[in-house]
Amino acid sequence: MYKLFYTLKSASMGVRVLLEEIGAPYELLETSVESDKPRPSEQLAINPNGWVPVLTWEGGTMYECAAITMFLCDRHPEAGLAPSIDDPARALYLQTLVYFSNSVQNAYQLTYYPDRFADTPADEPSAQRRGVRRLRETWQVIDDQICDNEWVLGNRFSAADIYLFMLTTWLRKARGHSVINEFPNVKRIADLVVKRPSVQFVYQPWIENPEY
Ligand SMILES: N[C@@H](CCC(=O)N[C@@H](CS)C(=O)NCC(=O)O)C(=O)O
Repeated sequence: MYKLFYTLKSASMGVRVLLEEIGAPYELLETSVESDKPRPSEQLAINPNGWVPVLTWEGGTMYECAAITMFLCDRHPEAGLAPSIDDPARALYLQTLVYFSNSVQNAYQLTYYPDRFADTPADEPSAQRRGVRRLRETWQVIDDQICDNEWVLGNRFSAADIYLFMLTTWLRKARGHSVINEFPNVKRIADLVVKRPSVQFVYQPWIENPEY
């Protein structure tokens, strides 16, 4: 039985989609991503950063969304969500997940938490503006990478497509972000991923109101 520290709008939603796709039993442990709300001590004991997702199972615990994605896909190969270790597509799969995590997500962080990237409150608008530009740059890299492929890895669906979809749900006009139409290849994949029953189930609140 997996346990997932979970909150709406966060990267824990992508991990929940994976668990649904895998069909593994899991339990959600409610937490928060708000700066002024406390985190459960069990969560902080595993991830002192106070971020989600955090995953636990019999025999282990871990955090970092990309790492959890690789871990779950490798642990449940029968779900067919990732290329195996000797598959030529493995390199692009790993590259894309890590780029999502350290570049696209980092750009989002600049726009959602500019205080963490600015020395003084007066510098925060500058960090936020740079984050918006950085976000556009990193999405453009992904859009160009996809080119006219059907999925992130070419002609097969994978966990990288779920990760991509999750990241698109964080685009907010109110924060000055680009709109998804600027990245037509990304949008094409996101529009396919959202049709999956696992995504319809987990992302129902976002589907009803994308600015939720
Ligand atoms: N690199 C981490 C980042 C996770 C992250 O930023 N999670 C956000 C929600 S999407 C969070 O927990 N934010 C609350 C905070 O930063 O205090 C990962 O990919 O797991």
